Amino acid sequence: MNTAVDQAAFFKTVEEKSESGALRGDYALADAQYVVAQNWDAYTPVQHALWRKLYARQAQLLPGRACDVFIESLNALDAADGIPQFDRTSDALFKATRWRLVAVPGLVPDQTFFEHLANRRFPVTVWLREPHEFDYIVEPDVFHDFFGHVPLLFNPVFADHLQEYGKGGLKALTLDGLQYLARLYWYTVEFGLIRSPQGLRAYGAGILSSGGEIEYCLTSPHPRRIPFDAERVMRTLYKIDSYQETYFVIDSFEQLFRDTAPDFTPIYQRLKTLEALPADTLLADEVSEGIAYI
Ligand code: HBI
Ligand code: FE
Repeated sequence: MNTAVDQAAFFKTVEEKSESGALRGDYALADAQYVVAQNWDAYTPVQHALWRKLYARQAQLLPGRACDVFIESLNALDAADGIPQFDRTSDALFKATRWRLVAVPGLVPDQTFFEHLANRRFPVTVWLREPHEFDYIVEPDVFHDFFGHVPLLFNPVFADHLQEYGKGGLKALTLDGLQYLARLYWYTVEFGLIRSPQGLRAYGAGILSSGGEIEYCLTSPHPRRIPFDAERVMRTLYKIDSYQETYFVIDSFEQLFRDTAPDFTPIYQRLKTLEALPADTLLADEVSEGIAYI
């Protein structure tokens, strides 16, 4: 994924890529749902040390930048000392919101991904990046998936939203609406911002697992920061290999749940007749939020 292609197009070819070996992970032992064993004993001391280094660097960036729910949930995970054992986290997660983690070799086909989410199973990649990929990695690894995505699964409203998103994804596949839902996921679950009494905060996993974007998304004067609107988000292209040009801001996870609950079929039909908007668009009636002072 070195060119700014539409991520959904990349995922469409996951089957071919996984068979051809173009993807990082080992798909040979994956079952029909692309699930593998985590093989936690196979991680080396060097890998656990790299996890600790990634975790320490990222955790000290969170105060004043990540939303409180993320920080509180992450701390409760007690995952600083080494690559976590997914089954242990699943036991705690299931008690909290009835979600479980499933170990996967990496990116899985859209249909599979949505089926997991629709059944409150979050796919977590088993392999860890190499030391030279400390600051940037092309495909999601265990640090992105676990550190970035797992904490918010402990929030009941966000957990319910993600299951509805999975159900919506399965429906979107039958309506040729995948590209619109991929944008929705990208601009919320991966790169979303949320308002807080102390100012804008990040809740997107792509931001929260990134050493640089967590600062940029809140304080750079360059990107646009505009209020979340589902149709606007689903119409907006995104970049997969650079910081975002636009961030969408929600007031609460309740708003995200509420605004994405309607049947999107009419929106898909309307969007099919409209040009997609470039990632750096600011429409005439839109005002970008000021930057967040930390
Ligand atoms: N697979 N493991 C994994 N993780 C993802 O985030 C993911 C995926 N497959 C498809 C996919 N995301 C996209 O289709 C969504 O972003 C819409
Ligand atoms: Fe992700």
